[in-house]
Amino acid sequence: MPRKKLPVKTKVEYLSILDEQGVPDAALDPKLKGDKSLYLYRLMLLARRMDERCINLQRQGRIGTYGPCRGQEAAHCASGIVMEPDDWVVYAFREPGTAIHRGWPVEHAMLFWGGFEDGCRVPNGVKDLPLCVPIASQVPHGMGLGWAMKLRNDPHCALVYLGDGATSEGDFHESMNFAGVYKLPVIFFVQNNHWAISIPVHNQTASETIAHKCVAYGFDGIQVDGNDPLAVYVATQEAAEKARKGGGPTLIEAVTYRMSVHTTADDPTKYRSEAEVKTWEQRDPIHRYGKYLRKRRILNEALEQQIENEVQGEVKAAVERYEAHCRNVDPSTVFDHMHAELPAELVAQRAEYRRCLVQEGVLKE
Ligand SMILES: Cc1ncc(C[n+]2csc(CCOP(=O)(O)OP(=O)(O)O)c2C)c(N)n1
Ligand SMILES: [Mg+2]
Repeated sequence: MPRKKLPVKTKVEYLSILDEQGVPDAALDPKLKGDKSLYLYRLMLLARRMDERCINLQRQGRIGTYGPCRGQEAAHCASGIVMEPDDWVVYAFREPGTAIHRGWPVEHAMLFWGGFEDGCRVPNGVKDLPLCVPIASQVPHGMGLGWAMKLRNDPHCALVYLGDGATSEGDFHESMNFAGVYKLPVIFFVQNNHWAISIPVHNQTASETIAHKCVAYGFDGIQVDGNDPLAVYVATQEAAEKARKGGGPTLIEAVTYRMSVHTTADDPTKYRSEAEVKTWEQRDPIHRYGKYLRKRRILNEALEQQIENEVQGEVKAAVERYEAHCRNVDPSTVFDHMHAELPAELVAQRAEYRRCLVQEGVLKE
């Protein structure tokens, strides 16, 4: 009997709880308490308004290139709020809501995309790593945090965000492999937003789903409707509980959509149709969740307006703090942070630059 089917021990599921009209599957609805439900709604809206503001700031030349999260608010916020303070969060670069939830200032994204090191400064006491633009290079770091927790018998977990494109990188596969072998408390959270710049996900992988990639590494995976905050929350909660109890890693594929540009340096009309974008606009996670909350009588028109006003106020205050930072910063700090000891030619360049800044009145003598 040389040929037979090999039994493969793994579980790959699909989970969706809210339909596009905001109607939940009653048996699966986690029925989050009213204040937690509203907190999540508010966080998603804050991420959306902050995101819109950052696009405008870039168009006005007030920050550099910006990578938006529009459409991905449920995927990142509903997974982020599952993490406890002693868990670790490892970002890619489209998760501003999670970062705000974890204690980063609202303006951290402006600082980061504005080119300031301060955008990478993890607030004191927050167990996060900074944003990471080099694709998938954060994944081994997240796996390593999981390994450290395992070695120290620390009963927490690491949540690592990455994109669909990042699943083609060696860093992702090496981390999945290591996490599987050592049963590390890591959640690999893939935001499958259908695109890696101009590469559609069907050209990214021949795998039927990204969630299936867990099979070869010997642990569980789940595909969730990434525009459904309840499904994202439940899947992440289960993965976190399992990881904290020593049950090992989980791969979560959140199927979502990048409703905006890849970055402000991109023109998506060159490679995708308007009809596709319109289809996904119907699945807007914030609208869908809002409908659900109104049906549960947790949200009403007056409260929605109040939250909108509060969120807009927070974004305005964040922009003001960002602009104050821009006014107060010494531009010659651009030479800092790269070298422990600055090479002689850069010392000379910095001195020359500072002379120019003094001449132009930006710096005092
Ligand atoms: C190692 C590396 N290669 C290439 C790039 C250029 N790049 C920036 S974003 C991106 C696509 C990433 O796609 P995905 O992982 O799906 O994340 P998304 O941008 O969709 O959130 C690429 C190729 C990079 N930043 N890092
Ligand atoms: Mg992508």
